[in-house]
Amino acid sequence: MENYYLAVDIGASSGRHILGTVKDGTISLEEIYRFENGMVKRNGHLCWDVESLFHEIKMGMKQCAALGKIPCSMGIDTWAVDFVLLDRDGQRLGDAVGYRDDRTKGMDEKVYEVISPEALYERTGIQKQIFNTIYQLMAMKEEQPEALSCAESLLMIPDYFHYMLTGVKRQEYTNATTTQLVSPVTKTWDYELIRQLGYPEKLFTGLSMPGTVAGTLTKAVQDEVGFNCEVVLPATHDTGSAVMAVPVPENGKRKGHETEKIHDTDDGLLYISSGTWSLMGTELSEADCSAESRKANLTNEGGYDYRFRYLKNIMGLWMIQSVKKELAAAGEAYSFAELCRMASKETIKSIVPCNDDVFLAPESMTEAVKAYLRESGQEVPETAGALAAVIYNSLAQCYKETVEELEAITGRTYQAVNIVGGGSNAEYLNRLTAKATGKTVYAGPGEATAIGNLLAQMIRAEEFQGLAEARAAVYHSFEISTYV
Ligand code: ADP
Ligand code: LRH
Repeated sequence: MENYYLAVDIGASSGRHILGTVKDGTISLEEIYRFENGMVKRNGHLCWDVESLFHEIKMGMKQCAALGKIPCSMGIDTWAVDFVLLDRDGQRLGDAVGYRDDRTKGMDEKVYEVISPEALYERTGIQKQIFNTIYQLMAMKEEQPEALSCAESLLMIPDYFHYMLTGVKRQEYTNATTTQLVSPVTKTWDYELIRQLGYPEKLFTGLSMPGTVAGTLTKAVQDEVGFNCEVVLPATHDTGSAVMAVPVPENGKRKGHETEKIHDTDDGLLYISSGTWSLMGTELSEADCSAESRKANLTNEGGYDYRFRYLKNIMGLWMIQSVKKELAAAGEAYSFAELCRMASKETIKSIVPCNDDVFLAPESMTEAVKAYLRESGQEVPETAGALAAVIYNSLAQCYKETVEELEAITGRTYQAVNIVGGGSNAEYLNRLTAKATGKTVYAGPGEATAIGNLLAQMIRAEEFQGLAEARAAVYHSFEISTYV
């Protein structure tokens, strides 16, 4: 009998429970539960509904019991940068404000009164994004200093859910790096920076690596879900998990190309983790905190085995998700696959710069795209298909520019782009990406994030001897489409 491992992967748009098993080195998945996610307005802020998410987490766990498939371990990953504060009784203080809320407006300037953007990048290697935890904490310091000073602990969202499951508070390394308060050299909190910024030092404790056993389920959770298991930390940052599951064939040799060594071993890996965000980059063994890297706005996120994900955050499919919702509200409901198909029939050439702040949290994405095109003298889409085409073409253009920056900075030439995550199902976008970058696109697996979450648990349980073996198993266990 194989062991079951449970990944709870919660993205900004949806969450799912996936059971994984390994047999003769091949990984199999079973999706047992799925739920919607999104930010909601609470007390004037865009927030995550963490109570309802925790309810969904337990509902999916109950499904394991109902199926008689009890996992030996489980782990949770979510989006990055967001956190909750807890009081001395372990109770949450306030809402879990989300990264699209505008409380961080102007907080970059407040942080730069303490440390220049240049010095901050040199110390942390993290790309400036106005929603990074460092700016969110500054917003709290400015607006709710009492909440910050009352807080006994700070837990990132997946750390919080792990705490709710086990009663054990741990701060996991990969997600902690997205706070912009961790040193890529010491690979722990940068206490000097934290002190300079005036954030309470006690909120930042030792960091735990993926593969660490956080604990077992509390009695109350066991009684509710009907089983007990170990909670093993995955790379709790979803992008960290997704990149673990980029399929890399052993020796870089792909099926059907056994004689030619395609340059896509770990070293020459180029990936896009495609979901609400498109995270495009490569892996480095040491962070690049140079001025050139800062100017290109590339980031060095902490990864499994202390690898660095050297990547750029691109606004991603959030733009199409928003348009899809707006169309549905206006009585024009389409699936993502339909929007892709409709877009592929259009000839419109207009492009928007996806990473412009105007697309981060607009009242209406449709209007934001149209307004940009109008102001820049480009053709304005009149139909849903044309609007989708503008978004997909703009993303592909962004990917092209990012590859050029990555190749210039790393001095490498990448042979192929590996697209993983839900967005790898967007066939039209895959074709546009192959065309715009001039590289072969390998698309899949769509559930890379959950798979990466499982891999950390499986490696810890010695199903695989390390990440290279696990990535090779992903390569031969899942279907991958090729676009030339
Ligand atoms: P997240 O984890 O950030 O919530 P996912 O990795 O689940 O996101 O990816 C969801 C996105 O994948 C959707 O917003 C959609 O744009 C894209 N997607 C999923 N399935 C398809 C499909 N069949 N055709 C086109 N796009 C798809
Ligand atoms: C993707 C992601 C990304 C972060 C963003 C906040 O889900 O974790 O890596 O930058 O959400």
